[in-house]
Amino acid sequence: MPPGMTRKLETKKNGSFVPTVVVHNLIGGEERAPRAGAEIESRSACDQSDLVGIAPASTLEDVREACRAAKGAQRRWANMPAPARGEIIGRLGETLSRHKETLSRVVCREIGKPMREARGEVQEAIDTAHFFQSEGRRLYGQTVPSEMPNKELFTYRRPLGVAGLITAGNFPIAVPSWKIIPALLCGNTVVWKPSDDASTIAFLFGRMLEEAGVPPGVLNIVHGTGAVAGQAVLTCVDERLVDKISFTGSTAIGRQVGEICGRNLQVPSLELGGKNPMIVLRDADIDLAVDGALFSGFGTAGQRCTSLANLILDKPIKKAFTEKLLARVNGICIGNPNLSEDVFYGPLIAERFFARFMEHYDMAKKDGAKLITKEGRITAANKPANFVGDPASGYYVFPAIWDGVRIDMNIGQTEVFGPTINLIEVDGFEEALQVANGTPYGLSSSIYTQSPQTMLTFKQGIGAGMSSINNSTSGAEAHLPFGGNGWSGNGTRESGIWVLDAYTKWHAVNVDLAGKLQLAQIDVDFGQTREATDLSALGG
Ligand code: UN1
Repeated sequence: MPPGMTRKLETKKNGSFVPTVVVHNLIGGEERAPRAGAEIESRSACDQSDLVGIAPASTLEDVREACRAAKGAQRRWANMPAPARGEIIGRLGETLSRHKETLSRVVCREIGKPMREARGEVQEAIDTAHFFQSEGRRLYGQTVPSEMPNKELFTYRRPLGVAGLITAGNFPIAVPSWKIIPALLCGNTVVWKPSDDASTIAFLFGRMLEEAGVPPGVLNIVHGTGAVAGQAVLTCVDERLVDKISFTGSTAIGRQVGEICGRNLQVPSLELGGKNPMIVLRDADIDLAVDGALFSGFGTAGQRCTSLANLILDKPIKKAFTEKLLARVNGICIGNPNLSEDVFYGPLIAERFFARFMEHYDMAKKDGAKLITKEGRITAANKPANFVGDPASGYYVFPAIWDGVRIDMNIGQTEVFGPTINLIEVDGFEEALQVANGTPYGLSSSIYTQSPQTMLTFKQGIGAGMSSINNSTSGAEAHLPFGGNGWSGNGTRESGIWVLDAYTKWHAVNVDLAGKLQLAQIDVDFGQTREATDLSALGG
């Protein structure tokens, strides 16, 4: 079966045909099956009986081949003028716009994100393409004055070489676009290992890049698991086939990536976990803050790295706020977002996320926290009245709100990927800020207050890489620096002009037209000194 074609399998629903995409690797401009021939099924997170795609389970040999193709294509690509590379990125933006609705549908079907959010995600990739199209006409270096005559100094941004990109399944098109687009624009070639939870959307995104005119070998995609194909990309760092890693995923794997890159004297870009705080103070617009907490905590079923974890509530408003939030949470529509646009959140993306989510109940209970919502998996016998679809067809869970949490509890410190938040009571802003900074993470953060002075003190005191004032912890725009501190990353940033530093190295060049050897610091004429001023009359 040729790649990208659809085939009829067991995916028939109500008698209608649901296509399954045959996903192939992209290596050296060719769509290929893996050498070993093994396959990974990508089933819809919403409905396990729906086979969205069948993808190659790539091995080290496949990944090496992709890296060699990328190495082979790099020089030529780097020699293409940056504005011309930018035009290709611009065409990618147009291609994505043209297919926005279909791509959003596939995101919704494959990983279970509601259509509203899936459209937002595709838009984020379009925004990124539009931003970097014109960056191809900047990609500025500097002219620097020399300390000697007839000599000029310049700086240039140079590509790093082959960029190995490893991405997660929760943002299967937006986050890869944050990496692939600037990496290519800067003149690097790419080997991308997408999440095996989202092979189909990755394959289609690859097709869009090919359609936009990315030459053979410049973008290579190797599908497979993190344990085999992802590790293989890291092995290729040791084998000097990869010059840069950008990784989005867990803090635990991020540490491994950091070690491997470190011993090869490379600086990886690491976008890792979070335990994101939101503060609601007594002077806040409570309804606005409830809206923000609802989306931050439960939008995307809590599966964003920017999702809310610790909701820090000022004592005087805690009771009223909690009641309002609880009423809203109990009213949201959960279920299969392919069946209804009303669905607020869908399933957990994969079984392993579900297994880890289920472990958090015991942790929180041992800590002494109190669950004020329903617990665990949604089933046919125990489901919200407005649930959409069949709960048994995916990993659907109840939203969880834990009361009585203190920041030093395990549940206050440990990242849990899923729809769960902790309520932590504080007395006033100072304590709230201390609690907000009380985890080893530092990705996103938010505060609700009307006081400009408090806004300023919060901005200056918070340890996170990203902060919202009177808005949700999630929803960063595509042209602001995205990234975190502490266990949330290594200080590198994605997006906007800041990501250029991740995919380029500075090259310093001096051009000497003096016609004789001029030595810096040594042959420098700083002019004559005058005779020293006589200060003796002043008693000196
Ligand atoms: C992620 O969860 O890895 O700010 C990325 C946000 C989105 C991106 C999240 N724009 O929530």
